Amino acid sequence: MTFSARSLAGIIPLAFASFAPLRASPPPPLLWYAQPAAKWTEALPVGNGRMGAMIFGHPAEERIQYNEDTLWTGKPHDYARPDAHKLLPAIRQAIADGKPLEAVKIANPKDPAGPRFLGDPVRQKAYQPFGDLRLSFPGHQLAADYRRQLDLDAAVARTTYRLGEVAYTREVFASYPAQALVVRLTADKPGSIDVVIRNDSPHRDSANRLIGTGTLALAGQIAADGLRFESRVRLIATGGTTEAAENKIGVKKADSVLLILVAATSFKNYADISADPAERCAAYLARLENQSFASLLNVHQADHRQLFGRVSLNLGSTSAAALPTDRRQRRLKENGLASDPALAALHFQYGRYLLIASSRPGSQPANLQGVWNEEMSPPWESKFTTNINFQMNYWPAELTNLSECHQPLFDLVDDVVVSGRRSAKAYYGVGGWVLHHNTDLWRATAPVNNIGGIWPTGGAWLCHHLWEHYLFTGDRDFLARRAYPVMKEAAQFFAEFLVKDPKTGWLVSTPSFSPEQGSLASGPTMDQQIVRALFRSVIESAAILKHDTEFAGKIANLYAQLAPNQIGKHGQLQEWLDDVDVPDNNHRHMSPLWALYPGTDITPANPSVYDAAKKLLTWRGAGSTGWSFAWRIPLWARVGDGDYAFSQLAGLLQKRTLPNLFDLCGPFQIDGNFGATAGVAEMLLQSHTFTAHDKALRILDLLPALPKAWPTGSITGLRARGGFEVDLEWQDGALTRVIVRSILGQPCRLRLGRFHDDIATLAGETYILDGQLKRLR
Ligand code: FUC
Repeated sequence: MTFSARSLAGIIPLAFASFAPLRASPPPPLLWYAQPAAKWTEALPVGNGRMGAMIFGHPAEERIQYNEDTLWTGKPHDYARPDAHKLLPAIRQAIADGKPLEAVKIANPKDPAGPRFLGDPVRQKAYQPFGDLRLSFPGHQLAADYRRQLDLDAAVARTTYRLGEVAYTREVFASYPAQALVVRLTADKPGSIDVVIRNDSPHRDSANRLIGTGTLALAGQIAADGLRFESRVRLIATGGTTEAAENKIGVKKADSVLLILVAATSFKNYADISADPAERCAAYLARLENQSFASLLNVHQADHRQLFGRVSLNLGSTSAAALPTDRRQRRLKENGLASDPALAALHFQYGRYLLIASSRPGSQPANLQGVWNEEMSPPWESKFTTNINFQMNYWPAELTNLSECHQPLFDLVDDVVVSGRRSAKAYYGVGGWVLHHNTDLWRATAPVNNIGGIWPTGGAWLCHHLWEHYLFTGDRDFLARRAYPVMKEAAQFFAEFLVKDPKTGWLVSTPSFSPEQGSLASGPTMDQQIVRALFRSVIESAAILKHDTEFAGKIANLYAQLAPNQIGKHGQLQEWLDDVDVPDNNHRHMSPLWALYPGTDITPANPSVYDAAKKLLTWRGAGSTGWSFAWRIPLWARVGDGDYAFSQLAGLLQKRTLPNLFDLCGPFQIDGNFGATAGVAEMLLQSHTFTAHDKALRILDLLPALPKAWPTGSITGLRARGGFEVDLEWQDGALTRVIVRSILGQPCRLRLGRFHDDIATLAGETYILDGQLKRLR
C-alpha cells in the first residue's frame, strides 16, 4: 500500500499490527438513585420491545407499571373520507391564488357535518397503559441503605436496602426471548420475605382473579368492540407459605420469590383483532415452565448484550460520575455538561438501551413514548408522529449498530402502504400510497388533527429509512424485496400528485405545509427535499437491481423538474417557494434543513446552498422542546461545529431531561433521547458523502465535529454507510487510532479534516491506522 503526502498515517492490515487494546474502559453505564421514585417520571424503564415497565422501587409499596404495545383505543378502521378529493381542486386553486386562509376554510370548515379534507374521525386513537403490578411489603417503610439502579449493560433494574439485620434485593428485567417481565425478590437471611402481590389495571372494564394456585390473571376490554387484553403473573416462592385470596397472593417467610408476568391483547394486525389474549398468555407461561431465575437471566442478558455491547463510548470521567444520576442532572445548570462527560456518554448509551427496550423484531415500533405510558389520554395519543418524531426515534438504529431494532419501522411501513393506497385515492385521486403526519395502531394515513395534518410527505420520509438501511447493510435482498417496491409505489404517488407551479414551472407538492409553521402552502422546501431524496433512491435502486429502467427514466425526468433549494434575500435557505422567511425565526421544527440532516443532499460540494443552510441553522438558534434540541445536534455536526452541537446536547440535558433521563417535549416524549444518541454519533463519525471524482469512494469523516469539551475519548462499534464498523480513539483533541472492520469489502476514504487515506478493503478484514497522526485543531 502506498501513502500520499497528505496521508493520515500508515494503514496497516491487522495481521501485521501489534497494538494494545483501546484505553481504559468507560465507567459502567448505570443510572442510580438514593431514594425511590416519587413520580412516574422518576421510575426506571425496562422493556423487551413489546412490553415495557416502569419500576418505582418503593420499599414498602412497590409499583411496577407496565405496558404492552398493542393495547390502544379504537378498532380496525379506515380514516380516509372517500370523497375528499372533490375538495382538492378548490384547495389547490386558493393556495395558488395566494389565499391560504380560503384553502383552510375549504379543507376544514366550521360546520362539523360538512365535507372536509381531514380524516374521519379527525383525531387518531391512543396508546393505553396496561396494568400495575403492586407488591406490598408490610413494615418496610423503615428501609435503610437504600439504592435503586438501572444497569444498561445488564438490562436489569435492581433495588436494594436493609431492614434491621436483613439486606433485601429486588431485580426486574424484561426478557425478549422469554417475552415476559421477570421480578425476583431475595434477602440475605432465609425466611425473610413477606409480600402481598396484586395485579391491577386502570381500565374500568377489567377484573383480576386467581387461576390455579399461584397465578393472578387480569382480563379486560378497552370498549365493547375494542381490544381485549389479559396479563398473568405467576408466583413461585421458595420456602415459607403462600396464601391466595380472590385477587391477591400473599407470601410469608419465604426465602425468595420469583414473579413472571406475561401480557397480550386480541390484536393480530391492524385489520384483525380476533386473537385470544388468555390463550396467548397461557402459551407464553407454558414456554417458561420450570425455568429457573438464573436461566431466565442468562438468556436475557446474552440476548441484550449481543446488541448493546456492540458500541462503547468513553468520554472520560470526573468526580461527578460518582453522584446519583438525578443529582448529576440537576448540577448541570450550574456546572455545565463539560464538568460531567461521563453523563453525556451515559445518555448516549441510554438512547441505545431504550431503542433495544422499545423496538425489537415482531414488536410495534417505538411510539412517542417508546413503549412506556401510564396515562389513559397520553399527550398526542402517544402515536407515531411522522413529521419528525417517529423518524427521530430511529436515527440511531443503523449508526449505533442496532440495525435489527429498525425492523418494526419497516413492518409498519408495509402496513401503511396498504392503508396509504386508499388515502392516495380518496384525497388526491391518484395511485401509489401516501402517509400524512401521524399514524396509529390502525395504520391511519389520512390527514389528521387540523390543517397542519395536510402534509403528504410522511410516508416518503419513512422510505428514507428503507434506503438508509440498505446503504448501511448492503442487503440487496432487502432492497429488492422490501425497500424498492415500497419506494417505487411512493414515487408513483408523487409522480401523479405533484403539479406544475404556475409561476416557475417547477413541480411542487400542494396542498402541503412546512411542518407546524405558517399555513397551507405549495412546495415547502422540506417536501421538495424529501421527494428529491425518494426519487433519487428509486433511480439508484433500479440501477443497482438492474430492472425497471423505464420507470426509473420517468422518475429521473420528474426529478429534474422538482423545485430546487432556493437561497433568499438574506442569504438563507428558503423555507417556502416564496422568499418570506423572517430572520431569527427560531421555530422548533428544522424542516427546510431536512436535506442537511437526516437527508444527505446539502454538503460542502454545493457551497452556496450549504452556506445558506448554515445561515438558516444559525437563525434557528437553540432548541426549545427536547427533540428540537436533539435535531440541532446532528445538524450542527453536519456543518462541522462540534461546540455548538455540544451546546444543544447540554441544553437538552439541562432543560429538557427528567430525573430518569427521559426526554421532555413539554411532557415526556422519547424522541429527544434517540435524536441525541444519533447526534453524538454524528459528531464522531459521518459517512454520507462521496469524493468528487469517484462516486464509489465513500468518505468516512473521522471526528468531524469533536467539541472542546471532549478532548480525549474513544468509541467502538459505530457503523458507517457502505458496510463498515469503526472504532476511534483520540487524545488532547487529536485522533490517535482508527480501526475499520470492512463488512462488505467496499473501498473507502478515511478523512480527517484536510488529510485523507483511501483504502481498498476486503470483506471481513480489519484495518488499523495508528501512530502519530495529525492534530485535529
Ligand atoms: C409535533 C411537534 C410537537 C410534538 C408532537 C408530538 O407536532 O411539533 O412539539 O412533538 O409532534
